[in-house]
Amino acid sequence: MQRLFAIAAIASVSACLEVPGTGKPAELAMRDVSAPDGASLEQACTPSGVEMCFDAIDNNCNGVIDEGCGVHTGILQFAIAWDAAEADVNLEVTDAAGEVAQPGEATTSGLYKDRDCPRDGGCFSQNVENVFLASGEPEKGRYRVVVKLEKLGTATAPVKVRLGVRVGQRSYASAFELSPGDKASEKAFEFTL
Ligand SMILES: [Ca+2]
Ligand SMILES: [Ca+2]
Repeated sequence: MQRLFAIAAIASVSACLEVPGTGKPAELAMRDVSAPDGASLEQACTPSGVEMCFDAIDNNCNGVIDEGCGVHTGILQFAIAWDAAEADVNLEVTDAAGEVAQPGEATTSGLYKDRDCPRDGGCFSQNVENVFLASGEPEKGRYRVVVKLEKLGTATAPVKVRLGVRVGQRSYASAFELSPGDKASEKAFEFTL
């Protein structure tokens, strides 16, 4: 009788560092962030449980804002949410080429706007505006994000607004108030990718 000993050298360590959804490591980061007086754009994320819809907050700190809520996301995402349903707050994202993302039409760099509340009609008092990059690589350069109180309507000022920004696998957040008036009605952020 002869025994054969097969030595199987299984030493295949799977060193997969791929970022889900992108197929490669994403090292996108914001640089030279400029925030308006009284607001900041912070990367700090405190996990507060499961993802909540329509709050523009990455509640579970997985780098994606309002996932599973019917809003689109991408490697770039900008979202605002506000509670005063009667107020009209606008999110204007200008890409590195100077184009503003509009509902129904992508910029040349691929930024779409998929919610425009409360005008959309499908908002049901869950007022969110959302801009995202559907595919491809984000264009490098300077981006400008303006959040503007367009109409107060019957809402009471100030209107509390939350802004969430996703860049790669990181999410950033800001919270501030808007009131009617030249300076108080608008917050402008800028950053470089
Ligand atoms: Ca999330
Ligand atoms: Ca959320």
